[in-house]
Amino acid sequence: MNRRRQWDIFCKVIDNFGDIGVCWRLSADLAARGERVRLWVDDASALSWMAPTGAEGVEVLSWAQSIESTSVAALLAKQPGDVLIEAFGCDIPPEFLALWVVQLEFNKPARYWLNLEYLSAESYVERCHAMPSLVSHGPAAGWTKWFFYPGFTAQTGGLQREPGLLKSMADVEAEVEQHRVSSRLQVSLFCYEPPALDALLSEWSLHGLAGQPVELQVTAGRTAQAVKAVLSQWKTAPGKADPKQLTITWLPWLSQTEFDHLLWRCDLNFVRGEDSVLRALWAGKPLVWSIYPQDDGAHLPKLEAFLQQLDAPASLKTFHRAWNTSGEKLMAPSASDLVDWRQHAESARQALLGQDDMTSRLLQFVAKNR
Ligand code: TRH
Repeated sequence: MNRRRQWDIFCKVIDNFGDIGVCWRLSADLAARGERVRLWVDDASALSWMAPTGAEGVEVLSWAQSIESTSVAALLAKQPGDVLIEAFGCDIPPEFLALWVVQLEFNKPARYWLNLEYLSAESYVERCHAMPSLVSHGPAAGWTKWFFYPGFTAQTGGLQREPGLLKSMADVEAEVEQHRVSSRLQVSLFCYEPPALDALLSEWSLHGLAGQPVELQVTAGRTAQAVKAVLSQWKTAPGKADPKQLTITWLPWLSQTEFDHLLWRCDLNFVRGEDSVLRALWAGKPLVWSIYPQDDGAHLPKLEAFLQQLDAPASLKTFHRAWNTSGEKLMAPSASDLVDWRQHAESARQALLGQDDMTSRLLQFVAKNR
C-alpha cells in the first residue's frame, strides 16, 4: 500500500545559494507529489526571496536553534521520519541522529538515510551512485547510509525536473513571443567574478553580440557587484559603455520560479553553480556556465566532463574554458557560433528529457530498497 512518507532533509548553507536552492526544489517537488517534508536548515534567510510563498507540505525548521529543544523531541516522537537526507555531506547533528535512532528502534520498518551529493558529469558518479556505507561511530553506529548521486545518465540519480516544468515553460515562451518588444538580444548574467567579465562587457558595449545590441539582465548580489566594479573602472575610460550596443537591467532578488522564467525568456544565459546550470539546460537556450571554483582546481575536470557529456560544439568548449580561467583567450561568439549553440542547447535538452527525473528515481530507490 502506498502511503505518504515523511522526509527529513538536512541542509547546511556553506556559501552562495546552491545548497539551499537544490534542497528547496527537492522539498517542494516531493511535497507536490504527495510526500511530507521537513526541511532542516541552518540558515533559512535566502528562502525569503527564493520561495517567498513556501510550499504546501513543506515545513521549514531551524536546525541550529531547535535541534536540542523538547519540542523537536516531541515532534519526532509523534512522527519519526521515513527518509533522512543529508544534503552534500552536511553532517547531521548527533543530537538529531540520537533522537531519530531512538524513535526508529520502536518503529522497525526499514528507514532510509541518504547522502545527496553534488551534480557532476564525471565518471565516478556512476560508480558511486547508490553505494551503501556502514556508519561506524556516533549515535547511529551500525546503520547504513546510502550515497545518492544526481547525474546525466541512466546509471545515476538523474536530474531535478518537476513534472509540470515543460508545460509552464511552453506557456511562458508563447507569452514572450506574443509580447516581445525589444529587438535586442536578451542575455541573463548570474556569475561569480570571472576575470574575463571586463573584456566581455567591453566587447558587447562596442559591438553588441553577434551583430545585435545586447540587453543584459544582471542578477542581484555578487553578480551585480562584479558588474558594477567593472563599470566603475570604465568611468575613467569614457566611451566604453555605448547604450546603443549594451543596456543593463539590474534585477532584484527573484523567487526560484521567477529566476527560471528569466532563463526561459532570454536568448543566452550565463549561469553558475549546479542548480542554475541545470535550469539553464532545461530552458533549452544557449548557456555559459561559471563553475563553482575550488581551491584544488577540481572544478576544471568537472567542467570538461560536463562539456564532454553534452557533446558541446568546439566554440562553446573554447568559450567555457576561457570564461572559467584567466579569460585571456576569450573570443566573442560570432552569429554562426550562436546558431550552433542554440541548436546544441535544444538537442541536449531533448536527449536529457528522455530520462526520468531525480525525484522519481529517489522515490523508486526508497520504494525498491524497503
Ligand atoms: O549560488 P551558487 O553559486 O551555489 C553554489 C554552487 O551550487 C556550488 O556548487 C556550491 O558548492 C555552493 O553554492 C555552496 O549557484 P547555484 O547552484 O546555481 O544556486 C543558485 C540558486 O539561487 C538557484 O537555486 C537559483 C537561485 N536564485 C534565485 O532563486 N533567485 C535569484 O535572483 C538568483 C540570482 C538565484
